[in-house]
Amino acid sequence: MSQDQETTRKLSEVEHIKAASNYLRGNVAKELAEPTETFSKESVQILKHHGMYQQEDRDRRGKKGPDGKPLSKAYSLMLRVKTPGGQLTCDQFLAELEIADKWAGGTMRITNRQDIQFHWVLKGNVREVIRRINEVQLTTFGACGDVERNVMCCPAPLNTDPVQLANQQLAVRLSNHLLPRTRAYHEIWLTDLETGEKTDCTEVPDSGEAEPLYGRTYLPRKFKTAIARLEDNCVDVYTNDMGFVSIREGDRLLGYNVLVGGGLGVTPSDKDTFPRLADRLTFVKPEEVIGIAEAVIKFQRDFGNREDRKRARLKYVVADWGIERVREKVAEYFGRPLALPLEVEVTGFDDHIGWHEQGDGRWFYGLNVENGRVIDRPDMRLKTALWEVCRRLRPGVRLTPHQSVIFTDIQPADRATLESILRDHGVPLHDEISEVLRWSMSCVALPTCGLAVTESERVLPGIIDQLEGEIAAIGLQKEQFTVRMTGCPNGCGRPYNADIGLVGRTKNKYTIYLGGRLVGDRLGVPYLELVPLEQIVPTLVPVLQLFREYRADGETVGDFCHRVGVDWIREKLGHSKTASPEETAVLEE
Ligand code: SRM
Ligand code: SF4
Repeated sequence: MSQDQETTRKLSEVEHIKAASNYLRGNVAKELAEPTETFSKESVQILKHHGMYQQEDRDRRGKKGPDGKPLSKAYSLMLRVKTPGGQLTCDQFLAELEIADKWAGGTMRITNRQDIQFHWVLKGNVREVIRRINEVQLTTFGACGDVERNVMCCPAPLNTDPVQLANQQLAVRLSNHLLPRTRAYHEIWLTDLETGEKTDCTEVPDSGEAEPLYGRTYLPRKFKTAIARLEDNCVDVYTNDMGFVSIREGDRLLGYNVLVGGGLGVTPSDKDTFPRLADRLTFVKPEEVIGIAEAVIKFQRDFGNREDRKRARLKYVVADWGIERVREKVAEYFGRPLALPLEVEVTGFDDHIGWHEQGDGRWFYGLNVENGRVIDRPDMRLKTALWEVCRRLRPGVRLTPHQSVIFTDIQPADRATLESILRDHGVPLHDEISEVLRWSMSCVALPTCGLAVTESERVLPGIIDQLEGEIAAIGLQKEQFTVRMTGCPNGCGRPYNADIGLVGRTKNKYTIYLGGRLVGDRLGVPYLELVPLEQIVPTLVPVLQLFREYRADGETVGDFCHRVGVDWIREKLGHSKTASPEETAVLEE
């Protein structure tokens, strides 16, 4: 697009902020030095690219203190640490636990894109936290913002599988290659640490060299990439802007099917927004991956919507243009015609929980972390247990796309020690948790997420507790199906392709989606709208009873709901399909 065309378009406010930021510097350094609790609204947008969000404690909203005055907002920052493929050393993980204790309210969270998030970091401490993160060779740079986010990859240490090892190396290579090139992050947060020099945020000339891939205004929106194996889609590859599915012949990596156009966020007030699963674009050889990734990103950079952020993800270009036209255009950036993708789709999903031989005589242990929350509670001292495992056994650490943790390289003789450390801290082992808990996932929501309209992380454990009893009573305790919950329709907990999705819609009320499935290649559909929190379990139990009664051989919950359809389920259970006028008004908000 020419400069003239660019300027005649009515760009969104964020585009102007990025353009004026001198490659992501803006006023951040100046505001950081000021004795205030917060950053300006422009800096807040720039800071996202540096991996942080300004937040307030939402539990304080509308509350008054003993003096009768409204409570202050209690601002803090959320910092996201990027870990490509979820791969960490023991010392890096220990450093994260230490940060959680010192600066982040004693807790941290494993995200469903294999990152670590700290909440509650005060502005005055943020520089020190970033320094500590970088000291152990990790970064928050590019973990958020309009750039490539963390590149996901199946974390299982299958050390004798060359395809898996190639994929894991690719995650790191892609992530490094797609990092923004601006020195802003180093200047603002790290310069004097590295060189003893003072922060210097001088104007950078617009030569095109400062950001060869992204340019001055970066991408129109966040951009997400994942690498899956055909036999294991634990990364939920179809929900990403760009996906790579490795295809093998025995132990030999033939190449990758490249997918484009996945994404889940919905803005209910905009009927033109929707969750979407990615389409197959092309097949590339291993050595062509970086080239095709760049081509797809440049395509989105130039054709993604920069006027309306609600419709700015790549998925809308793919939906509006159709995959054939996208293929032709991406080929121009790639420099030659694109081969057609292979006619194959993923077939499995493994969460890697429990003990597994890793192929070199050692073992790995996948530990389910409920909703990724790492914290010590009186009955379960999970944070201390993780600390103790690292300190005593020095394992490698991997974060999973299901918000959990894997300890790698465990000697057979140390397996019992690991289990006893977990037991001693009240942490249930893999075979002591229910299937429904194991496959559940929630987004963060209240009290930190500024976009939450309902609870999620804080209420899903209660729902799972109730469901466990009900499911056992129906005799379905061995079934594997996903229950995923979010506090708003943005879909962070990936509810739209789950067997059962619970999506917060308005205070205390949720839309229930049915018909996705574990392998992640199908979207569910809305079953009932505006179900009050306390009615979720009583609403789901009859559906599960129908499943038990009418399921076909080998059918999963999601497959069953998809086959019979939500209309049939509603009719059987006497639910009305149409929303009342009041409900319609809420749903269109
Ligand atoms: Fe997300 C925004 C948390 C995975 C779609 N997401 C947010 C913010 C930053 C809220 C905000 O913008 O102010 C949330 C921070 C809450 C907090 O207090 O920590 C947030 N998203 C999360 C995490 C932590 C959920 C989790 O519990 O694991 C995940 C962090 C992943 C990471 O490490 O990078 C997270 N978010 C996702 C996913 C799932 C995925 O990527 O696999 C999605 C759906 C896929 C997609 O991108 O479409 C997702 N998050 C969104 C959206 C909707 C985007 C859209 O295209 O409409 C928003 C809102 C936005 O961008 O405006 C959002
Ligand atoms: Fe926040 Fe909504 Fe994402 Fe949950 S789904 S973390 S409530 S933006």
